[in-house]
Amino acid sequence: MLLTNATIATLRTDDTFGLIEAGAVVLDGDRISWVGAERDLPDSYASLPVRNLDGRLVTPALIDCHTHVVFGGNRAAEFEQRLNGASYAEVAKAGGGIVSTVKATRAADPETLLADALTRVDALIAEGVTVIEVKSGYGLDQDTELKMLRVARQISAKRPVDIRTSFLGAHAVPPEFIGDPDAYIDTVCIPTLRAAHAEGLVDAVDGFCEGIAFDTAQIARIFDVARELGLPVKLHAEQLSHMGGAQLAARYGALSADHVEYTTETDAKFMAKAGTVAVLLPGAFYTLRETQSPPVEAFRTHRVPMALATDCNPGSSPLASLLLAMNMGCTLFRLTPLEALLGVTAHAANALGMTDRGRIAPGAQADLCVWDVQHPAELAYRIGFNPLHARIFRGQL
Ligand code: DI6
Ligand code: FE
Repeated sequence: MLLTNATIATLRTDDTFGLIEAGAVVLDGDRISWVGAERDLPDSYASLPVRNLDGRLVTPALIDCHTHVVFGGNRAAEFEQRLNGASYAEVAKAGGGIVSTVKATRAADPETLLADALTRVDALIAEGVTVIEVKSGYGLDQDTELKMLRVARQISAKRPVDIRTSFLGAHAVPPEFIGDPDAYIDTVCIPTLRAAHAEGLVDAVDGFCEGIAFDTAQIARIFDVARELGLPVKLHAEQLSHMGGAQLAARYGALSADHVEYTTETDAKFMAKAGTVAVLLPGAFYTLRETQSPPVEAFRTHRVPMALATDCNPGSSPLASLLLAMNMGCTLFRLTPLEALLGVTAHAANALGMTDRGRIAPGAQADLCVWDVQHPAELAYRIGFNPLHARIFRGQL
């Protein structure tokens, strides 16, 4: 297929949108084989079936690199509690929070979990998303963690989207292990990771390094097992306090450190050296009314790639719009529209270790969005507005 008469934001480098006016893209099966100005199109492509885009904007398709879209129930009641003055950590300590979703997820059958997840997945796809990372972590026992990961894998059989799974057994201490997180890690979390890996259900290993979850020593034990299994790691780090998670992640060569509001400039240097992406999650920052912003300027100075994601989950970020996450990234964290677009394309791909996505270049997977806008800055600018004209996944419209 040959796309013509397009304005193309190639994102070829991190410094500009890489705009091509009156551009053309050649798709060969599921790959991009050529991109450039139409007048430079080699004659050999001229006979392909053409789709004239009438000047519309083409970008790489969007990638949501941090979600928890598989879960049971919802937490509207906790939303009310927080509006009445309880903090996120207080709700968690009182047995609500993540643990209440754990109860609902354990009780749910896989069909219901899948059907509920698909409503959120469909909202993301409708905005041009072609890759979704999905975490476990609402089971916290072997059966339910495996159930969640199997449901996550099934999503790509039901919808035209690529799924990347992360094992998040170290998300919270389950009720049956309160007061003994180490026993949970040794007797449940690590054996479950091994079982999930043996079943081919794990693309990466994640954890929640926080006062209300696990400390760096506990996370390190899980990361050691990930390393032994040859799995990449990522980490929920420095969301509510500074625990040392970002440096721990960097020490393990993590794909990403996520949230990172309390990350320091020193942490940023370690992340830069390790190639660890900073995944910013403005939906959680907004929902929890946090006031400490991630150190965007330090990430820029030390060239830490910044990604943006929804963190779609029932507690801290009930958000299924990556376009809104882009807008929030700009308004709340002062990202530029270019940084926001890189954050949901090229840098999101880096955060998942996917080297063939996120930029428009020969050899990349043919995942593209066609937008009814004139300039890429418009994607982050409007609120509650979806200008997607078409989504191309693996070369298919
Ligand atoms: N940080 C988050 O933002 C989500 N998990 C995490 O470790 C929140 C999960 C929840 O509140 O259900
Ligand atoms: Fe999260």
